[in-house]
Amino acid sequence: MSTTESATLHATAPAPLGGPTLPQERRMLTSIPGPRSQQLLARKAEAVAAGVGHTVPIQAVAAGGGVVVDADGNSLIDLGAGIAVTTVGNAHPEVVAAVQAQVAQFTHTCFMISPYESYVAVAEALNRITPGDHAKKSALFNSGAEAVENAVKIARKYTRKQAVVAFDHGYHGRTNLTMALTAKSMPYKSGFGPFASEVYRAPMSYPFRDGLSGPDAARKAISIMEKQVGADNLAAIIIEPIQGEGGFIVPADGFLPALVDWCRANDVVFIADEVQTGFARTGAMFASERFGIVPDLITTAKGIAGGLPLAAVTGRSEIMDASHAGGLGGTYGGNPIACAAAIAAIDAFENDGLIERANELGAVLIERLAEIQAADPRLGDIRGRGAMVAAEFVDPATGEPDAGLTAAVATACIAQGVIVLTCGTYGNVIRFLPPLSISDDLLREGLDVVAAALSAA
Ligand code: PLZ
Repeated sequence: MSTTESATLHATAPAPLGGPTLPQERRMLTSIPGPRSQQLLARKAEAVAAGVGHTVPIQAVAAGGGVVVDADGNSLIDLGAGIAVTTVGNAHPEVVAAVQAQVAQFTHTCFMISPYESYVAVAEALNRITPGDHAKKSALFNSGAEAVENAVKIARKYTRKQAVVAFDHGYHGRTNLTMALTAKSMPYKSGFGPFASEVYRAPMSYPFRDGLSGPDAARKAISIMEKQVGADNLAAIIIEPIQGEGGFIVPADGFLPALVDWCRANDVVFIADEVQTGFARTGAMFASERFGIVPDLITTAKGIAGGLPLAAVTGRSEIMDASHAGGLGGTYGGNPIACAAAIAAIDAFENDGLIERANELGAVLIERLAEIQAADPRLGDIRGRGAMVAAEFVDPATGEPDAGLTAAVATACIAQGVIVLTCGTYGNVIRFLPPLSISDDLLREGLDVVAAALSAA
């Protein structure tokens, strides 16, 4: 298609404004992808590197509440929130207003050159709302991977040790160090090595598959850390309190507290990667709270700024202050527009009842998935906290992961106008991460579509 043709198409179909006033309905005007979406996907195939994939074959033009609208006028129920990012809702009005005001004032000075207030205000807010009442400091970055990289830098500088332990099924990003921390080879690591050194892996507590109690699973992990790495060499362990990409794996009770205790006793920094679990998602401001742990450092991103790119490392002041001036930073880290958005989003998390809302949505999810499971043993496990819930699909005869079934169900849901995401080391998990602005009715309708897709598969 020529540029003129694409401009004409665009002109004849003005995009609706997004946000919560979009009609909250599933509406299918064409099959997916419709003709306009197909045109964009053809251009994507020509212009965008093949390594950058996509899950939902549409051209998104607006989103808000619990829907994503495409260029063909289809309105899809959003059960993914752009991978746990638009937790406050897409184009949240307060976020939009804050961004509009900031973008007209100044777009960038570089915080390392000319500091501005909103960066400091985000740091103050993070220091206040993250677990623990000890003195804390924060540093801001652009992406989850960058936050993880910096948390490891900070822990190494503080402990003067080098090794880092990550866990089976863990996901921490796509940069070189974070690829090394990430467990799964395809698609995240395969062919992209060599990877950063001094990264070791310990077993995760995975109750559905290992059958171990939390303390037993922790003993196993600690033994590997002691025997294969040695506390004297270990700067930090990094763990997602509930694993995201790895399959929404919720560790058994007692696993995380035992690891924290061992770290405290051995001068090892405990880093909670809350990039996916943070900001009300799990029915607490941070998932660490749900397990009664206080991390030394916590990495955040995704939900922090309502869709603007922002990330942070927050933690004990003495650890955060171990780096020399100039050792941490980056041109864009804590960009003023992203910070303005974060202040608005954090205000919504704290004052709009979103933690309660996550728990309400979680109850709807668990109740409906339990009904589906009662009628269909292929749904092997339902797990999660708050509005971070997953269904793991298996062969009922053997308990073996069923990735084929999972992919078929997810594809059918998308074709029916419900955005669902898969995850898991074995590719056999459908995860539900709705924006907290979705209505119960829309969530229920989405789950009905999932149920029908499963029966048909
Ligand atoms: N830590 C726990 O979940 C990002 C990435 C999906 P970035 N997860 C979604 C994909 O295919 O790239 C994530 C995460 C946890 C770190 C990250 C990395 O965050 O903002 O994507 O760099």
